[in-house]
Amino acid sequence: MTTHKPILALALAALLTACGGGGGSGGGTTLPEVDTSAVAPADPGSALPANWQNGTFMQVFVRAYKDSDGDGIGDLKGLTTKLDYLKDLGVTGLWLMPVTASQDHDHGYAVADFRSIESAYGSLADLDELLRQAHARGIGVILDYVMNHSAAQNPLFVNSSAATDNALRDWYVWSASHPGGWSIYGSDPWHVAGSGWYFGAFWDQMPEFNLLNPVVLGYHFDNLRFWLNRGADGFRFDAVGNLVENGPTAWENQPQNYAIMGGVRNLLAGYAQRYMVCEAPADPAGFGAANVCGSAFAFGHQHDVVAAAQGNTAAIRSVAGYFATGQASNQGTLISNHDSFAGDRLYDQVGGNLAQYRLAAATYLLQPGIPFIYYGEEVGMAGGAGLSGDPKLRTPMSWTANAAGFTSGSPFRGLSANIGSFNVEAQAADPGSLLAFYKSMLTLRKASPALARGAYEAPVADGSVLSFQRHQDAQHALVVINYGAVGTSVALGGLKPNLPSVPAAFTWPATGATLSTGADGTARLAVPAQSVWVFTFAD
Ligand SMILES: [Ca+2]
Ligand SMILES: [Ca+2]
Repeated sequence: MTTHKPILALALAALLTACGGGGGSGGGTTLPEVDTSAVAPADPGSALPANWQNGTFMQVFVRAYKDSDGDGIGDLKGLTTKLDYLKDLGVTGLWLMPVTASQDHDHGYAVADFRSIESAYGSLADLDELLRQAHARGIGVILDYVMNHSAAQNPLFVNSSAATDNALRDWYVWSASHPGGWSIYGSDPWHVAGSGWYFGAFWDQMPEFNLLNPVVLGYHFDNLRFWLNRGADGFRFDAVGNLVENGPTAWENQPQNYAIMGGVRNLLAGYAQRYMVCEAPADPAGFGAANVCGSAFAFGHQHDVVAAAQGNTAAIRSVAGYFATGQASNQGTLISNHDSFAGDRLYDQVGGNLAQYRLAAATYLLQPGIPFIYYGEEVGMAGGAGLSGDPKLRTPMSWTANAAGFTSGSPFRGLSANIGSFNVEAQAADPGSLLAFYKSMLTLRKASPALARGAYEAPVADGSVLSFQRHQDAQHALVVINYGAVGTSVALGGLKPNLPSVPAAFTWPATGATLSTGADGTARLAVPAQSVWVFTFAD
Protein backbone atom coordinates (compact mmCIF):
# COMPACT_ATOMS: atom_id res chain seq x y z
CA MET A 1 0.00 0.00 0.00
CA THR A 2 1.47 3.34 -0.94
CA THR A 3 1.20 6.47 1.15
CA HIS A 4 -0.22 8.11 -1.93
CA LYS A 5 -3.86 8.73 -1.04
CA PRO A 6 -5.99 7.98 -4.06
CA ILE A 7 -8.89 10.19 -4.98
CA LEU A 8 -11.37 7.35 -4.61
CA ALA A 9 -10.13 6.47 -1.15
CA LEU A 10 -10.54 10.09 -0.19
CA ALA A 11 -14.03 10.13 -1.64
CA LEU A 12 -14.78 6.94 0.22
CA ALA A 13 -13.42 8.33 3.46
CA ALA A 14 -15.56 11.44 3.01
CA LEU A 15 -18.61 9.32 2.38
CA LEU A 16 -17.93 7.14 5.41
CA THR A 17 -17.40 10.19 7.59
CA ALA A 18 -20.69 11.59 6.35
CA CYS A 19 -22.34 8.29 7.25
CA GLY A 20 -20.73 8.36 10.65
CA GLY A 21 -18.83 5.11 10.27
CA GLY A 22 -15.86 3.32 8.74
CA GLY A 23 -12.37 4.56 8.06
CA GLY A 24 -11.30 3.72 11.58
CA SER A 25 -13.34 6.59 12.96
CA GLY A 26 -14.99 4.25 15.40
CA GLY A 27 -18.52 3.06 15.91
CA GLY A 28 -18.91 1.24 12.57
CA THR A 29 -17.34 -1.43 10.43
CA THR A 30 -13.81 -0.49 9.38
CA LEU A 31 -13.39 -0.85 5.67
CA PRO A 32 -9.96 -1.55 4.20
CA GLU A 33 -8.19 1.26 2.42
CA VAL A 34 -7.90 0.94 -1.33
CA ASP A 35 -5.10 2.16 -3.57
CA THR A 36 -6.46 3.31 -6.90
CA SER A 37 -3.88 6.00 -7.52
CA ALA A 38 -3.18 7.02 -11.09
CA VAL A 39 0.01 5.78 -12.75
CA ALA A 40 1.52 7.85 -15.54
CA PRO A 41 3.43 6.14 -18.36
CA ALA A 42 7.19 6.02 -17.73
CA ASP A 43 8.79 3.51 -20.07
CA PRO A 44 12.22 2.37 -18.86
CA GLY A 45 12.78 1.07 -22.41
CA SER A 46 13.69 -2.42 -23.51
CA ALA A 47 17.12 -4.04 -23.54
CA LEU A 48 15.82 -7.07 -25.39
CA PRO A 49 16.84 -7.88 -28.96
CA ALA A 50 14.48 -7.04 -31.80
CA ASN A 51 11.87 -9.73 -32.46
CA TRP A 52 12.45 -11.23 -29.01
CA GLN A 53 8.74 -11.91 -28.78
CA ASN A 54 8.98 -14.28 -31.74
CA GLY A 55 11.15 -16.59 -29.70
CA THR A 56 10.08 -19.45 -27.47
CA PHE A 57 8.34 -18.89 -24.14
CA MET A 58 8.25 -21.00 -21.00
CA GLN A 59 5.05 -20.86 -18.95
CA VAL A 60 6.19 -20.83 -15.34
CA PHE A 61 4.10 -21.51 -12.24
CA VAL A 62 6.35 -19.71 -9.77
CA ARG A 63 4.90 -21.60 -6.78
CA ALA A 64 6.04 -24.87 -8.37
CA TYR A 65 9.31 -23.86 -10.03
CA LYS A 66 12.12 -23.44 -7.48
CA ASP A 67 12.07 -22.77 -3.75
CA SER A 68 14.97 -20.64 -2.50
CA ASP A 69 14.31 -20.66 1.24
CA GLY A 70 13.08 -24.11 2.23
CA ASP A 71 9.44 -23.27 2.96
CA GLY A 72 8.34 -25.70 0.25
CA ILE A 73 6.93 -22.94 -1.97
CA GLY A 74 8.62 -21.77 -5.16
CA ASP A 75 9.54 -18.09 -5.25
CA LEU A 76 11.01 -15.34 -7.42
CA LYS A 77 14.53 -15.76 -6.05
CA GLY A 78 14.35 -19.45 -6.84
CA LEU A 79 13.23 -18.78 -10.41
CA THR A 80 16.07 -16.27 -10.81
CA THR A 81 18.59 -19.02 -10.01
CA LYS A 82 17.18 -21.06 -12.91
CA LEU A 83 17.55 -18.38 -15.60
CA ASP A 84 20.82 -19.90 -16.80
CA TYR A 85 19.06 -23.23 -17.31
CA LEU A 86 16.30 -21.51 -19.29
CA LYS A 87 18.76 -19.54 -21.37
CA ASP A 88 20.78 -22.67 -22.13
CA LEU A 89 17.58 -24.40 -23.25
CA GLY A 90 16.99 -21.54 -25.70
CA VAL A 91 14.02 -19.91 -24.00
CA THR A 92 13.69 -16.19 -24.79
CA GLY A 93 10.48 -15.39 -22.94
CA LEU A 94 8.78 -16.27 -19.67
CA TRP A 95 5.09 -16.13 -18.86
CA LEU A 96 4.70 -15.99 -15.10
CA MET A 97 1.34 -17.15 -13.82
CA PRO A 98 0.01 -14.51 -11.40
CA VAL A 99 2.64 -13.28 -8.97
CA THR A 100 0.35 -10.67 -7.44
CA ALA A 101 -0.95 -11.09 -3.90
CA SER A 102 -3.77 -13.61 -3.98
CA GLN A 103 -6.57 -14.97 -1.85
CA ASP A 104 -6.18 -18.54 -3.11
CA HIS A 105 -2.46 -18.75 -2.30
CA ASP A 106 -2.13 -21.28 -5.09
CA HIS A 107 -2.77 -20.47 -8.78
CA GLY A 108 -3.03 -16.77 -7.98
CA TYR A 109 -6.00 -15.89 -10.18
CA ALA A 110 -7.98 -14.59 -7.18
CA VAL A 111 -6.04 -11.33 -6.97
CA ALA A 112 -6.09 -9.63 -3.57
CA ASP A 113 -3.87 -6.71 -4.58
CA PHE A 114 -3.05 -5.83 -8.16
CA ARG A 115 0.09 -3.91 -7.23
CA SER A 116 1.93 -6.15 -4.79
CA ILE A 117 3.68 -9.51 -4.91
CA GLU A 118 2.35 -12.68 -3.26
CA SER A 119 4.32 -12.69 -0.01
CA ALA A 120 5.47 -16.32 -0.35
CA TYR A 121 6.96 -15.40 -3.75
CA GLY A 122 9.02 -12.48 -2.42
CA SER A 123 8.89 -8.73 -2.91
CA LEU A 124 8.69 -6.11 -5.63
CA ALA A 125 12.47 -5.83 -5.29
CA ASP A 126 12.75 -9.56 -6.03
CA LEU A 127 10.67 -9.08 -9.18
CA ASP A 128 12.84 -6.14 -10.21
CA GLU A 129 15.92 -8.32 -9.78
CA LEU A 130 14.34 -11.17 -11.76
CA LEU A 131 13.57 -8.74 -14.59
CA ARG A 132 17.13 -7.39 -14.53
CA GLN A 133 18.67 -10.86 -14.58
CA ALA A 134 16.30 -12.14 -17.26
CA HIS A 135 16.93 -9.14 -19.52
CA ALA A 136 20.69 -9.60 -19.09
CA ARG A 137 20.20 -13.06 -20.61
CA GLY A 138 18.03 -11.86 -23.48
CA ILE A 139 14.88 -13.21 -21.85
CA GLY A 140 11.68 -11.16 -21.68
CA VAL A 141 9.14 -11.61 -18.89
CA ILE A 142 5.39 -11.23 -19.30
CA LEU A 143 3.05 -11.22 -16.32
CA ASP A 144 -0.37 -12.79 -15.99
CA TYR A 145 -3.01 -10.09 -15.62
CA VAL A 146 -6.59 -10.72 -14.57
CA MET A 147 -8.88 -7.90 -15.65
CA ASN A 148 -12.16 -9.78 -15.33
CA HIS A 149 -12.30 -10.35 -11.60
CA SER A 150 -10.60 -9.92 -8.27
CA ALA A 151 -10.56 -11.91 -5.07
CA ALA A 152 -13.58 -11.44 -2.83
CA GLN A 153 -11.09 -10.40 -0.14
CA ASN A 154 -9.64 -7.68 -2.36
CA PRO A 155 -10.27 -4.37 -0.51
CA LEU A 156 -12.01 -3.09 -3.64
CA PHE A 157 -14.71 -5.75 -3.32
CA VAL A 158 -14.86 -5.56 0.46
CA ASN A 159 -15.74 -1.90 0.03
CA SER A 160 -18.08 -2.50 -2.89
CA SER A 161 -20.05 -5.14 -1.01
CA ALA A 162 -20.27 -3.18 2.25
CA ALA A 163 -23.34 -1.16 1.27
CA THR A 164 -25.42 -0.29 -1.77
CA ASP A 165 -24.31 3.34 -1.53
CA ASN A 166 -20.59 2.56 -1.19
CA ALA A 167 -18.39 4.70 -3.43
CA LEU A 168 -17.03 1.55 -5.07
CA ARG A 169 -20.42 -0.11 -5.51
CA ASP A 170 -20.40 0.31 -9.27
CA TRP A 171 -16.93 -1.26 -9.59
CA TYR A 172 -18.50 -4.73 -9.56
CA VAL A 173 -21.63 -6.22 -11.11
CA TRP A 174 -24.51 -6.09 -8.61
CA SER A 175 -28.21 -6.83 -8.65
CA ALA A 176 -30.76 -6.11 -5.92
CA SER A 177 -32.49 -9.42 -6.60
CA HIS A 178 -31.42 -12.80 -7.94
CA PRO A 179 -31.31 -12.56 -11.76
CA GLY A 180 -32.84 -15.61 -13.41
CA GLY A 181 -31.98 -17.54 -16.55
CA TRP A 182 -28.21 -17.56 -16.19
CA SER A 183 -25.97 -20.60 -16.55
CA ILE A 184 -22.24 -20.34 -17.28
CA TYR A 185 -20.07 -23.45 -17.50
CA GLY A 186 -22.99 -25.30 -15.94
CA SER A 187 -23.37 -23.04 -12.90
CA ASP A 188 -25.37 -20.04 -11.75
CA PRO A 189 -22.91 -17.12 -11.83
CA TRP A 190 -24.85 -15.03 -9.30
CA HIS A 191 -23.97 -15.15 -5.62
CA VAL A 192 -25.64 -13.53 -2.65
CA ALA A 193 -23.96 -11.14 -0.24
CA GLY A 194 -25.56 -9.13 2.55
CA SER A 195 -26.06 -6.14 0.31
CA GLY A 196 -27.27 -7.86 -2.86
CA TRP A 197 -26.35 -10.35 -5.57
CA TYR A 198 -22.98 -10.15 -7.30
CA PHE A 199 -21.73 -11.74 -10.51
CA GLY A 200 -18.83 -14.24 -10.60
CA ALA A 201 -18.81 -16.91 -13.28
CA PHE A 202 -15.66 -18.74 -12.19
CA TRP A 203 -15.96 -18.92 -8.39
CA ASP A 204 -18.00 -17.21 -5.71
CA GLN A 205 -14.69 -15.89 -4.38
CA MET A 206 -13.92 -14.24 -7.74
CA PRO A 207 -16.42 -11.37 -8.09
CA GLU A 208 -16.30 -9.81 -11.56
CA PHE A 209 -15.55 -6.18 -12.25
CA ASN A 210 -18.01 -3.87 -13.98
CA LEU A 211 -15.79 -3.14 -16.97
CA LEU A 212 -18.42 -0.87 -18.51
CA ASN A 213 -17.48 1.59 -15.76
CA PRO A 214 -14.70 3.72 -17.30
CA VAL A 215 -13.22 4.38 -13.86
CA VAL A 216 -12.67 0.64 -13.39
CA LEU A 217 -11.09 0.31 -16.81
CA GLY A 218 -8.87 3.29 -15.99
CA TYR A 219 -7.80 1.57 -12.76
CA HIS A 220 -6.71 -1.52 -14.70
CA PHE A 221 -4.82 0.62 -17.20
CA ASP A 222 -3.01 2.27 -14.27
CA ASN A 223 -2.12 -1.19 -12.93
CA LEU A 224 -0.74 -2.22 -16.33
CA ARG A 225 1.44 0.90 -16.42
CA PHE A 226 2.55 0.13 -12.86
CA TRP A 227 4.13 -3.14 -14.07
CA LEU A 228 5.31 -1.85 -17.46
CA ASN A 229 7.06 1.06 -15.74
CA ARG A 230 8.98 -1.50 -13.65
CA GLY A 231 10.26 -3.15 -16.83
CA ALA A 232 7.76 -5.96 -17.34
CA ASP A 233 7.82 -6.93 -21.02
CA GLY A 234 4.10 -7.42 -21.40
CA PHE A 235 1.20 -9.55 -20.25
CA ARG A 236 -0.77 -12.70 -20.67
CA PHE A 237 -4.41 -11.67 -20.25
CA ASP A 238 -6.74 -14.05 -18.50
CA ALA A 239 -10.28 -14.85 -19.66
CA VAL A 240 -10.72 -12.00 -22.13
CA GLY A 241 -13.86 -13.66 -23.54
CA ASN A 242 -15.55 -13.06 -20.18
CA LEU A 243 -14.93 -9.36 -19.59
CA VAL A 244 -18.38 -7.87 -20.21
CA GLU A 245 -21.81 -9.50 -19.90
CA ASN A 246 -24.84 -8.14 -21.74
CA GLY A 247 -27.36 -10.73 -20.56
CA PRO A 248 -27.97 -14.40 -19.82
CA THR A 249 -27.53 -15.39 -23.45
CA ALA A 250 -24.87 -12.75 -24.21
CA TRP A 251 -22.11 -13.32 -21.70
CA GLU A 252 -19.19 -14.47 -23.85
CA ASN A 253 -17.06 -12.73 -26.50
CA GLN A 254 -19.16 -9.55 -26.32
CA PRO A 255 -18.25 -6.65 -28.65
CA GLN A 256 -17.03 -4.57 -25.70
CA ASN A 257 -14.39 -7.22 -24.89
CA TYR A 258 -12.68 -6.75 -28.25
CA ALA A 259 -12.78 -2.96 -27.88
CA ILE A 260 -11.30 -3.13 -24.37
CA MET A 261 -8.43 -5.38 -25.45
CA GLY A 262 -7.77 -3.15 -28.48
CA GLY A 263 -7.40 -0.29 -25.99
CA VAL A 264 -4.98 -2.35 -23.93
CA ARG A 265 -2.96 -3.08 -27.05
CA ASN A 266 -2.77 0.64 -27.75
CA LEU A 267 -1.53 1.20 -24.20
CA LEU A 268 1.27 -1.35 -24.69
CA ALA A 269 2.13 0.17 -28.06
CA GLY A 270 3.25 3.26 -26.14
CA TYR A 271 6.05 1.18 -24.63
CA ALA A 272 9.08 -0.25 -26.43
CA GLN A 273 9.00 -3.89 -27.59
CA ARG A 274 6.19 -5.12 -25.35
CA TYR A 275 4.16 -8.23 -26.14
CA MET A 276 0.72 -9.39 -25.11
CA VAL A 277 -1.14 -12.67 -25.58
CA CYS A 278 -4.76 -13.37 -24.68
CA GLU A 279 -6.56 -16.39 -23.32
CA ALA A 280 -9.78 -16.69 -25.33
CA PRO A 281 -10.50 -20.38 -25.93
CA ALA A 282 -13.82 -19.68 -27.71
CA ASP A 283 -12.36 -17.22 -30.26
CA PRO A 284 -8.57 -17.34 -30.75
CA ALA A 285 -8.81 -15.88 -34.25
CA GLY A 286 -10.99 -12.93 -33.22
CA PHE A 287 -8.93 -11.94 -30.20
CA GLY A 288 -5.67 -12.67 -32.01
CA ALA A 289 -6.50 -10.05 -34.65
CA ALA A 290 -4.00 -7.26 -35.09
CA ASN A 291 -6.37 -4.56 -33.77
CA VAL A 292 -7.41 -6.58 -30.70
CA CYS A 293 -4.80 -8.57 -28.72
CA GLY A 294 -2.48 -9.19 -31.67
CA SER A 295 -1.84 -12.70 -30.32
CA ALA A 296 -4.08 -15.26 -28.64
CA PHE A 297 -3.54 -18.85 -27.62
CA ALA A 298 -4.32 -21.32 -30.40
CA PHE A 299 -6.70 -23.42 -28.30
CA GLY A 300 -7.98 -26.43 -30.20
CA HIS A 301 -4.84 -26.75 -32.29
CA GLN A 302 -3.08 -28.62 -29.47
CA HIS A 303 -5.61 -31.46 -29.56
CA ASP A 304 -4.98 -31.91 -33.30
CA VAL A 305 -1.22 -31.82 -32.79
CA VAL A 306 -1.37 -34.63 -30.22
CA ALA A 307 -3.77 -36.69 -32.35
CA ALA A 308 -1.51 -36.15 -35.38
CA ALA A 309 1.46 -37.37 -33.37
CA GLN A 310 -0.54 -40.54 -32.75
CA GLY A 311 -1.01 -41.00 -36.50
CA ASN A 312 -4.58 -39.71 -36.94
CA THR A 313 -4.68 -38.66 -40.61
CA ALA A 314 -7.69 -36.32 -40.20
CA ALA A 315 -5.82 -34.54 -37.42
CA ILE A 316 -2.71 -34.30 -39.64
CA ARG A 317 -4.88 -32.53 -42.25
CA SER A 318 -6.19 -30.15 -39.58
CA VAL A 319 -2.67 -29.41 -38.37
CA ALA A 320 -1.53 -28.71 -41.93
CA GLY A 321 -4.42 -26.30 -42.51
CA TYR A 322 -4.47 -24.43 -39.20
CA PHE A 323 -2.16 -21.59 -40.12
CA ALA A 324 -3.41 -21.52 -43.71
CA THR A 325 -7.00 -20.71 -42.76
CA GLY A 326 -7.34 -17.38 -41.02
CA GLN A 327 -5.23 -17.89 -37.90
CA ALA A 328 -2.58 -15.25 -37.31
CA SER A 329 0.94 -16.61 -37.66
CA ASN A 330 1.86 -15.27 -34.21
CA GLN A 331 -0.82 -17.08 -32.22
CA GLY A 332 0.50 -18.51 -28.96
CA THR A 333 0.88 -22.23 -29.47
CA LEU A 334 1.00 -24.90 -26.81
CA ILE A 335 0.66 -28.59 -26.11
CA SER A 336 -0.81 -28.21 -22.63
CA ASN A 337 -0.92 -25.68 -19.82
CA HIS A 338 -2.04 -25.25 -16.22
CA ASP A 339 -5.74 -25.81 -16.97
CA SER A 340 -7.23 -29.26 -17.40
CA PHE A 341 -9.57 -28.00 -20.14
CA ALA A 342 -6.48 -27.68 -22.34
CA GLY A 343 -5.56 -31.33 -21.75
CA ASP A 344 -3.37 -33.48 -19.54
CA ARG A 345 0.38 -33.11 -19.56
CA LEU A 346 1.70 -34.45 -22.87
CA TYR A 347 3.38 -37.46 -21.24
CA ASP A 348 0.00 -38.65 -19.99
CA GLN A 349 -1.78 -37.89 -23.27
CA VAL A 350 0.61 -40.13 -25.23
CA GLY A 351 0.79 -42.77 -22.50
CA GLY A 352 4.54 -42.31 -22.15
CA ASN A 353 5.24 -42.98 -25.86
CA LEU A 354 8.37 -40.87 -26.33
CA ALA A 355 8.36 -41.06 -30.14
CA GLN A 356 4.86 -39.57 -30.23
CA TYR A 357 5.98 -37.06 -27.60
CA ARG A 358 8.81 -35.84 -29.85
CA LEU A 359 6.58 -35.71 -32.94
CA ALA A 360 4.03 -33.54 -31.11
CA ALA A 361 6.75 -31.25 -29.79
CA ALA A 362 8.43 -30.90 -33.19
CA THR A 363 5.10 -30.06 -34.82
CA TYR A 364 4.26 -27.06 -32.68
CA LEU A 365 7.87 -25.92 -32.25
CA LEU A 366 8.46 -25.84 -36.04
CA GLN A 367 5.08 -24.53 -37.21
CA PRO A 368 4.20 -20.83 -37.11
CA GLY A 369 3.14 -19.37 -33.80
CA ILE A 370 4.86 -18.29 -30.62
CA PRO A 371 5.41 -21.52 -28.68
CA PHE A 372 4.65 -21.63 -24.97
CA ILE A 373 6.33 -24.65 -23.38
CA TYR A 374 4.65 -25.61 -20.11
CA TYR A 375 7.32 -25.90 -17.41
CA GLY A 376 8.73 -29.42 -17.18
CA GLU A 377 7.36 -30.40 -20.59
CA GLU A 378 10.92 -30.35 -21.90
CA VAL A 379 11.85 -33.29 -19.64
CA GLY A 380 8.56 -35.17 -20.05
CA MET A 381 7.01 -34.38 -16.68
CA ALA A 382 3.86 -36.41 -16.07
CA GLY A 383 0.92 -35.31 -13.97
CA GLY A 384 1.05 -35.56 -10.21
CA ALA A 385 0.86 -38.98 -8.61
CA GLY A 386 -2.52 -39.40 -6.93
CA LEU A 387 -3.69 -35.95 -8.00
CA SER A 388 -6.52 -35.02 -10.35
CA GLY A 389 -7.93 -31.94 -12.08
CA ASP A 390 -5.85 -28.79 -12.27
CA PRO A 391 -3.56 -29.62 -9.27
CA LYS A 392 -2.39 -32.71 -11.17
CA LEU A 393 -0.91 -30.35 -13.79
CA ARG A 394 0.71 -27.98 -11.28
CA THR A 395 3.25 -30.11 -9.43
CA PRO A 396 6.76 -29.02 -8.39
CA MET A 397 9.29 -28.92 -11.23
CA SER A 398 11.22 -32.17 -11.65
CA TRP A 399 14.77 -30.91 -11.24
CA THR A 400 16.08 -34.11 -9.68
CA ALA A 401 14.80 -37.65 -9.06
CA ASN A 402 13.15 -36.51 -5.83
CA ALA A 403 11.90 -33.29 -4.23
CA ALA A 404 15.40 -32.15 -3.27
CA GLY A 405 15.94 -30.28 -6.52
CA PHE A 406 12.84 -28.17 -5.90
CA THR A 407 13.09 -27.52 -2.18
CA SER A 408 15.20 -28.31 0.86
CA GLY A 409 11.93 -28.54 2.79
CA SER A 410 8.63 -30.27 2.20
CA PRO A 411 7.04 -29.42 -1.18
CA PHE A 412 3.65 -27.66 -1.11
CA ARG A 413 2.17 -30.35 -3.38
CA GLY A 414 2.90 -33.95 -4.40
CA LEU A 415 5.43 -34.63 -7.13
CA SER A 416 5.13 -35.63 -10.76
CA ALA A 417 4.46 -39.37 -11.10
CA ASN A 418 7.56 -39.98 -13.25
CA ILE A 419 10.06 -37.73 -11.46
CA GLY A 420 12.33 -40.70 -10.78
CA SER A 421 13.54 -40.89 -14.37
CA PHE A 422 12.10 -37.81 -16.09
CA ASN A 423 13.99 -34.94 -14.51
CA VAL A 424 16.54 -32.33 -15.53
CA GLU A 425 19.47 -33.91 -13.71
CA ALA A 426 18.96 -37.29 -15.38
CA GLN A 427 18.62 -35.80 -18.88
CA ALA A 428 21.09 -32.93 -18.87
CA ALA A 429 24.06 -35.04 -19.90
CA ASP A 430 22.20 -37.37 -22.29
CA PRO A 431 22.30 -36.28 -25.97
CA GLY A 432 19.42 -38.65 -26.70
CA SER A 433 17.13 -37.20 -24.04
CA LEU A 434 13.87 -35.31 -24.47
CA LEU A 435 15.60 -32.30 -23.01
CA ALA A 436 18.24 -32.48 -25.76
CA PHE A 437 15.44 -32.79 -28.36
CA TYR A 438 13.71 -29.64 -27.08
CA LYS A 439 17.01 -27.81 -27.01
CA SER A 440 17.59 -28.79 -30.65
CA MET A 441 14.18 -27.45 -31.65
CA LEU A 442 14.76 -24.14 -29.87
CA THR A 443 18.24 -23.84 -31.34
CA LEU A 444 16.76 -24.33 -34.81
CA ARG A 445 14.19 -21.60 -34.23
CA LYS A 446 16.84 -19.22 -32.93
CA ALA A 447 19.13 -19.87 -35.88
CA SER A 448 16.44 -19.57 -38.55
CA PRO A 449 14.35 -16.40 -38.95
CA ALA A 450 12.19 -18.46 -41.32
CA LEU A 451 11.29 -20.89 -38.51
CA ALA A 452 11.01 -18.19 -35.87
CA ARG A 453 8.66 -15.83 -37.67
CA GLY A 454 8.49 -16.75 -41.34
CA ALA A 455 5.47 -17.17 -43.56
CA TYR A 456 3.76 -20.56 -43.74
CA GLU A 457 3.85 -21.98 -47.26
CA ALA A 458 2.91 -25.11 -49.20
CA PRO A 459 1.40 -27.11 -46.34
CA VAL A 460 0.62 -30.67 -47.48
CA ALA A 461 -0.93 -33.54 -45.55
CA ASP A 462 -0.16 -36.71 -47.51
CA GLY A 463 -1.45 -39.67 -45.54
CA SER A 464 0.66 -39.84 -42.42
CA VAL A 465 3.18 -37.26 -43.65
CA LEU A 466 3.00 -33.51 -43.02
CA SER A 467 5.23 -31.15 -44.95
CA PHE A 468 5.38 -27.37 -45.03
CA GLN A 469 7.76 -24.56 -45.79
CA ARG A 470 8.62 -21.39 -43.90
CA HIS A 471 10.01 -18.27 -45.52
CA GLN A 472 11.45 -15.04 -44.13
CA ASP A 473 13.46 -12.59 -46.24
CA ALA A 474 15.98 -14.75 -48.13
CA GLN A 475 15.71 -17.63 -45.65
CA HIS A 476 13.72 -20.79 -46.31
CA ALA A 477 12.97 -23.86 -44.25
CA LEU A 478 11.38 -27.15 -45.25
CA VAL A 479 9.87 -29.35 -42.54
CA VAL A 480 8.75 -32.94 -43.15
CA ILE A 481 7.25 -35.09 -40.39
CA ASN A 482 6.15 -38.69 -40.83
CA TYR A 483 3.77 -39.58 -38.01
CA GLY A 484 3.09 -43.05 -39.41
CA ALA A 485 4.24 -46.43 -38.15
CA VAL A 486 5.79 -47.27 -41.53
CA GLY A 487 8.35 -45.53 -43.69
CA THR A 488 7.33 -43.97 -46.99
CA SER A 489 8.54 -41.74 -49.78
CA VAL A 490 6.99 -38.31 -50.23
CA ALA A 491 6.86 -36.02 -53.24
CA LEU A 492 7.65 -32.39 -52.44
CA GLY A 493 7.01 -29.39 -54.64
CA GLY A 494 7.32 -25.62 -54.74
CA LEU A 495 10.95 -25.69 -53.68
CA LYS A 496 13.87 -23.72 -55.02
CA PRO A 497 14.96 -25.41 -58.30
CA ASN A 498 18.27 -27.20 -58.65
CA LEU A 499 19.20 -27.39 -54.97
CA PRO A 500 22.38 -29.47 -54.85
CA SER A 501 22.42 -31.89 -51.92
CA VAL A 502 21.49 -29.59 -49.06
CA PRO A 503 22.41 -31.35 -45.80
CA ALA A 504 19.60 -31.60 -43.26
CA ALA A 505 19.68 -28.99 -40.50
CA PHE A 506 17.99 -31.52 -38.23
CA THR A 507 16.78 -35.08 -38.44
CA TRP A 508 15.31 -37.45 -35.88
CA PRO A 509 15.94 -40.27 -35.35
CA ALA A 510 18.02 -40.91 -38.50
CA THR A 511 20.94 -38.75 -39.57
CA GLY A 512 22.77 -37.83 -42.72
CA ALA A 513 20.02 -36.95 -45.21
CA THR A 514 20.34 -34.43 -48.02
CA LEU A 515 17.79 -32.62 -50.16
CA SER A 516 18.20 -32.18 -53.91
CA THR A 517 15.63 -30.60 -56.22
CA GLY A 518 15.11 -30.81 -59.94
CA ALA A 519 14.74 -27.96 -62.38
CA ASP A 520 11.00 -27.88 -61.60
CA GLY A 521 11.55 -27.40 -57.86
CA THR A 522 10.38 -30.88 -56.90
CA ALA A 523 12.07 -33.47 -54.76
CA ARG A 524 11.42 -36.90 -53.35
CA LEU A 525 12.35 -37.77 -49.82
CA ALA A 526 12.37 -41.16 -48.14
CA VAL A 527 11.07 -40.75 -44.60
CA PRO A 528 11.27 -43.61 -42.11
CA ALA A 529 8.45 -44.25 -39.64
CA GLN A 530 8.01 -41.58 -36.97
CA SER A 531 10.68 -39.18 -38.16
CA VAL A 532 11.33 -35.42 -38.34
CA TRP A 533 13.27 -33.64 -41.10
CA VAL A 534 14.30 -29.99 -41.33
CA PHE A 535 16.21 -28.39 -44.20
CA THR A 536 17.15 -24.72 -44.37
CA PHE A 537 18.43 -22.89 -47.43
CA ALA A 538 18.71 -19.41 -48.88
CA ASP A 539 17.18 -17.85 -52.01
CA1 LIG B 1 10.05 -20.33 -0.90
CA1 LIG C 1 -16.97 -10.46 -16.62
